[in-house]
Amino acid sequence: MIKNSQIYEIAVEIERETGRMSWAKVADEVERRTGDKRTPNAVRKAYKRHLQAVGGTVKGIEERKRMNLVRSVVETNVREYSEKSLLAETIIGIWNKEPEHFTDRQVVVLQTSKEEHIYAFSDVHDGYKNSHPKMTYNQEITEKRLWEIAERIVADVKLHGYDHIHVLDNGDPIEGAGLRVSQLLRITEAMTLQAKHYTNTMKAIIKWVSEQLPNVKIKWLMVSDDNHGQLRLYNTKRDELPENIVVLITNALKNIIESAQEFGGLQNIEFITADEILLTFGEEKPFNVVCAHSHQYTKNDDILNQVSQRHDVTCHLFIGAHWHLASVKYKNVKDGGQQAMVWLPSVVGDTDFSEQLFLSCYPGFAKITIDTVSRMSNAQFIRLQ
Ligand SMILES: [Mn+2]
Repeated sequence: MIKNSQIYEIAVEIERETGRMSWAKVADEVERRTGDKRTPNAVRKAYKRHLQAVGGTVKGIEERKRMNLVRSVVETNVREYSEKSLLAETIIGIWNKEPEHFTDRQVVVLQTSKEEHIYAFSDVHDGYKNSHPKMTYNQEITEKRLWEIAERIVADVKLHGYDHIHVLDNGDPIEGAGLRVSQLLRITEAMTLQAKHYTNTMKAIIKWVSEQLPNVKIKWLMVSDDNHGQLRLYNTKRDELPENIVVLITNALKNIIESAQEFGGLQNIEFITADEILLTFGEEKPFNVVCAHSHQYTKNDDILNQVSQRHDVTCHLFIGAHWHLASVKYKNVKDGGQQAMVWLPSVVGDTDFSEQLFLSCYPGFAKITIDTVSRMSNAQFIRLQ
């Protein structure tokens, strides 16, 4: 059994040699040298335990990181390198965990029933603050609106007696950085705390919905590529951090749900996450639904074609968000059905962004119903308080 002090030595050595420290690298090195397989989180804990045992403190580590940063100002290249690693460490340090997987696209083939229901919300922008008399928004309102969505879903499902539903969270869960690179660390910290708040709120909501609807099978879908969670302007590499902080939220929720399931809880929840999610209803004559935040697509009217090409299927229904403006648009008939685009309203409601673009819309979410027999879909928008 390897000692904490050995792990500490290895970590310090790596840091000295490479000018930075990644817990994943330390874990690899520990395994290579001693055959002892530890997770990055476990080596981080061992490192801190040793440091505490010898009288060092976590604050000491922060101090040292700051000193490293100051020292490296001398050399531009080194500085850039250590800022990046400090950024990664700030995020992972607050989160206590490195993300485990990245998925670009998730395809789910589902058994079809005559009618399918997707409750879809988007653009929560957790962390956005606005105290304008006409549009107030803060984290308290975020929670209130998310709970209102949950309550309305539960009431609607009970009213109609559905035995299975889909719930879609379609991007921009957090307000994110505003991407002002000049305040890199402060913003990174704020983003990470927003992500934590969102994860905790959503965890409680998923648990509550699961308990309220014990006999309903619930597919909880969350897209992980959006514009407000993007980290790629920071120039991070893919092995340091995901390109989007939302991946940390989806990772956390997936872990929470899966561990609850190991102990018999949340049995009716299936959590599905990817940058874009393709749902295919039925195998013989498939009805294809693509859920994407939409910032990645260019011209609205051409989206059905772009999406069909990217996913190599006919897209019958596209569920987008991003513009914070609710609408339904029908397109030409294909494969004996009707193509549709549903644009979700935002949960945040009016923002200065939407005001600037003359795209203001009340806060809300959508209930989307797919008639898989006549191959049509429609959406009802529900206004939130
Ligand atoms: Mn948005």
